[in-house]
Amino acid sequence: MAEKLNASSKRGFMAKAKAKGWKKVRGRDAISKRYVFADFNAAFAWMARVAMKAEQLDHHPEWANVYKTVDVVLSTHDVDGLSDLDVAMAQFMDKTAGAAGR
Ligand code: H2B
Repeated sequence: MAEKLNASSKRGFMAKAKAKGWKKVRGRDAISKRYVFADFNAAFAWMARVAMKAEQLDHHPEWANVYKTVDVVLSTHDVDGLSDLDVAMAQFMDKTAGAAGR
């Protein structure tokens, strides 16, 4: 079961995540980020890679793709907020997105 981040780990995580372009979602314990890739092929290849990671972790992003843009929201539905799994997923997404991850 995912562990909800406590206040101090959330502060620490948010400080680093904000520097990477993640934002708090208004009215929800969740974060969002827009990734813009070179083209649709790059965007969808990245989504496929993230999808396999999501299955491994049993933790799935809320996301939408239009052409080369992918809008992502991360939150853990089981705990109704941010958890260690969102941290892992955000790190994996940024690591694999290359220049689109900033
Ligand atoms: N993804 C996300 N983002 N949050 C969850 O709480 C979650 C999930 N729970 N993927 C998983 C699946 C759960 O529903 C299954 C039954 O393990």
